[in-house]
Amino acid sequence: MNRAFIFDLDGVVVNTAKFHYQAWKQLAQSLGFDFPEEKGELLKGVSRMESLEIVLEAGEMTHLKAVEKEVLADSKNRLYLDFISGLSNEDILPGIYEFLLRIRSEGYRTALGSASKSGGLILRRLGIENLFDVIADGLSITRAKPDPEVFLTAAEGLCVNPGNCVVVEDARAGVAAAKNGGMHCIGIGKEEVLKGADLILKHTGLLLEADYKSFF
Ligand code: B16
Ligand code: MG
Repeated sequence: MNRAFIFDLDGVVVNTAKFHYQAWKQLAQSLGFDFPEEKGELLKGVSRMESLEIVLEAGEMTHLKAVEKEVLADSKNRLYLDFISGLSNEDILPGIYEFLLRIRSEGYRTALGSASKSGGLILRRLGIENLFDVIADGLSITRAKPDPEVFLTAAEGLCVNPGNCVVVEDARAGVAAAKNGGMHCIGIGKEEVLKGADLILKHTGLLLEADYKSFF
């Protein structure tokens, strides 16, 4: 079947946002300032280097040199990798495993479309790598969402036209990326964040009841 679903990772398949936040907070503390929880929302769906800029802004430290920023991003990533080392299939968000099984049994192709450079690693930890035909993550792209590159890379790998792809996303930039790529989009979360999505569901468990066939 020439139809596909492309899944964002953080906030759709697994809640890694809390680990990203904890790692950034710890980095900020090591630099002598606090990174408050309400700002954690700004990091969702945003690339590692853009996240660093947001964190440094909170500490008025955006003037650092590029090499210094690379070092900081690396140390945040080490903290993050440590936090996610215990991930298991119990961390898969509600309904996602069942939804993947169902759509694949119906013949849809499936891909990951994530900004994270650890996307493939996380799917392996969750034990569901085999439920994705293609993995497009931060290692396969150069332009962050809202640029559609990650989703177009996934569609190309799947050999499915963008118009026959449905992206499942939880971040504003991700919804914009899907629409910029000419794809349908199911938003997971709050309406005010996900404006522009074709269908908005409050949580992933509702995917199983959604009328996704009407997209095709
Ligand atoms: P990494 P997604 C995004 O994942 C996260 O939401 C965002 O907070 C993170 O900065 C980004 O991945 C990059 O992650 O540092 O692991 O490369 O929502 O696009 O799956
Ligand atoms: Mg996300």
